[in-house]
Amino acid sequence: MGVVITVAPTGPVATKADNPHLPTSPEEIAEAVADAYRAGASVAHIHLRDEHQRPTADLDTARRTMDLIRARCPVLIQLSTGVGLGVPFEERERLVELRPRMATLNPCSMSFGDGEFRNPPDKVRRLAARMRELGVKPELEIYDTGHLDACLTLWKEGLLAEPLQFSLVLGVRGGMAATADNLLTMVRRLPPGAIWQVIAIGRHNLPLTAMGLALGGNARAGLEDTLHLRKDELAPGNRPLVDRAVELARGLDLPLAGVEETERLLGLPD
Ligand code: KMH
Ligand code: ZN
Repeated sequence: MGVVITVAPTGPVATKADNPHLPTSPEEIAEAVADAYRAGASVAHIHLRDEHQRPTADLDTARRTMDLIRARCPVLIQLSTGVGLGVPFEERERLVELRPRMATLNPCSMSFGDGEFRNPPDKVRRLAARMRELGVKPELEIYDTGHLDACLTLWKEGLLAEPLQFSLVLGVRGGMAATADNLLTMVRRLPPGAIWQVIAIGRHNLPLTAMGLALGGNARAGLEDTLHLRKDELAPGNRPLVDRAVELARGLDLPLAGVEETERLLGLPD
């Protein structure tokens, strides 16, 4: 069974002022994704920005970005429905109508850095149901222990198809801290058969991504999660971060999953 590498080229917060290599236009994002695909990524987690680099759920921007990516490579597109803290849930959830192969599902509201990430239970349930209807595979974003319980409730309600696919997010201010203990606790609590990856933010990215791979998880890499390649050294693009994740997997003698294997592993509907 191969390791799934997801590239997350652009997140909801940083701008080119933080790292000039951050891709923000649809063309730049598509180029970064194609480069990551060539390096071994089989999934691309996508946030969109407007012309002022602000997070947006604009459907035309999303469509254009997806088309540009598809024209370049067969990577599996996962749209973020997290989008950005200021964007209303009603705009965020519309992105799944574009029927990406996957999309994120953030199960709970929380503090997020200095902001507030709003995911009210009734709207989360509605989005989960719509994703199931459309055959869009949810990636369940777990920032704290209770978020796992919220997902298990959705599962029991029949709103999530198996296998469940989790991201264990460590190091967001407002969520669980990026510690080895927290990662182990979460991995032990996952239901049997769950697929998972680590999302480790900032300086914790490297050690916790390595630990996740060693424990049998998948890996995510890119400027969404860390702007740095090393302490005090900005990453000169997404590719070096993806290369680093690929090298970690190779160092652990883990083969990479290509697109078709990833489709099978995640049980993606056609
Ligand atoms: N930005 C990460 C901390 C999403 O986009 O829906 C979590 C994330 C969630 O990637
Ligand atoms: Zn994201």
